[in-house]
Amino acid sequence: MAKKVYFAGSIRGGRVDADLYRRIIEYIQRNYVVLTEHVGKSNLSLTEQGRERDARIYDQDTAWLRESEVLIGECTCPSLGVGYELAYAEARDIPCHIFYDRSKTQLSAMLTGDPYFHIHPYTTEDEIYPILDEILGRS
Ligand code: 6IA
Repeated sequence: MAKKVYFAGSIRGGRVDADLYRRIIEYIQRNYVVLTEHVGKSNLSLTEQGRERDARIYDQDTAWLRESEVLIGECTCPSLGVGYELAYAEARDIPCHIFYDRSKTQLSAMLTGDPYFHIHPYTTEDEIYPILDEILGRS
């Protein structure tokens, strides 16, 4: 069975990198299953939907996280939700790989300071894909 990947990227934190998320998701989907394909969609509704609707999002996303074998996070655009997902995954021993563009942002010390996380700074997008091959090719 193909490896299940949880891709995490900013939604309400800002959609400036949405196209990048879509390209990363499409790349991973060539060989693996991405449980969170919607993170790369261009027409996401960003408005708050009320606690009940958001509770369904939370329940679904945390269920997918528990099911996933690895979390890949693109963290150039800071997102409270992605930070939460990283801590949730760490608490359940799910390997976490964090990518960020070092020319655009400095990652939170709460991520770079936590030795649990595998951190991959990059300066051009094409650096991301061989690293993904290496991470996901591991059994
Ligand atoms: O705080 P943020 O919104 O930036 O958090 C982004 C992260 O939380 C992503 O990695 C997602 O996995 C998760 N997340 C946040 N909002 C949603 C969401 N909203 N749907 C699914 N996952 C979400 C509704 C959009 C929907 C109508 C497709």
